[in-house]
Amino acid sequence: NIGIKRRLRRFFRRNGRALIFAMDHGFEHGPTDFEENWEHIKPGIIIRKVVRAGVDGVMMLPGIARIAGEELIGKDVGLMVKLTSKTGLRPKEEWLMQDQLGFVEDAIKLGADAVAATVYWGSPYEGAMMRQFAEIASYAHDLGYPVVQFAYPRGPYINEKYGKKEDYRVVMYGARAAAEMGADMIKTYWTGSRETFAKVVDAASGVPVLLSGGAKTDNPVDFLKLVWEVIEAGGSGAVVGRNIFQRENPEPMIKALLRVIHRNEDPEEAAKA
Ligand code: FBP
Repeated sequence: NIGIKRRLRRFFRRNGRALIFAMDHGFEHGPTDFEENWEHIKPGIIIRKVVRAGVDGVMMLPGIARIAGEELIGKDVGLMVKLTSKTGLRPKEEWLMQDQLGFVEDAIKLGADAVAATVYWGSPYEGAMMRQFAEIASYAHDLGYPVVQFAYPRGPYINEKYGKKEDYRVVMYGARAAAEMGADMIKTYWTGSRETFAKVVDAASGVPVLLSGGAKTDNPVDFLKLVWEVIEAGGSGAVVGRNIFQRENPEPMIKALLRVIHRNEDPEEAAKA
């Protein structure tokens, strides 16, 4: 489907890599995530800053895409609208489920170039999220829109058998499952080493794999080093939230990430530039 291919390319540069800014945290973690830099609670302000700094795409939930969408008009930036989430207010037993909060048609009306949905592989609710992803993907694909899977392994059996959700055997399992379901782009965890992340990339069989940023590192270079390893492992880039919007001035971090992702620049050098 040519529509899927064309829209997917809006996120990637010619080298097949992308830096995508993630901002669904106000829902998924709550507004406290913005307290490190409260001005960024205003979607228009942070989106304007990240677009100016040169990110390749942004990922938001539908309501924020409606509020901040103006900032993307006339800009060469892909818009990914995520259609599932959960709040941190629900009972803890239910944290292993993400529910659908919006519809493909509405994302398209907001100007989305892709839609996204999470599957927590290994969750007791895995089946419900698979079904949800399948429905979103079937509909979006029919209309020529790519679907991104946040393929996050997490659940009791994973903890019991592998000890942690970042074990490469479960991360590559989730990436493979996402590819087998027909995802057009996969976002997942860092596995701790270049060698193991390369296996995740292989398991995804050509579907681009992007890093899910994670909590803000105290030292920016630590995060840049991690992203550099992802690129060296054959990863296609990173989807980054807190490491951007929790910084006082996000621009230097974005510029450095772009140098690492698109030019394979040494992280220490990129941080200085
Ligand atoms: P970060 O770069 O801030 O980790 O953002 C990526 C992301 O997947 C967000 O889209 C999401 O809100 C958050 O991480 C979820 O993190 P977790 O599931 O670990 O609480």
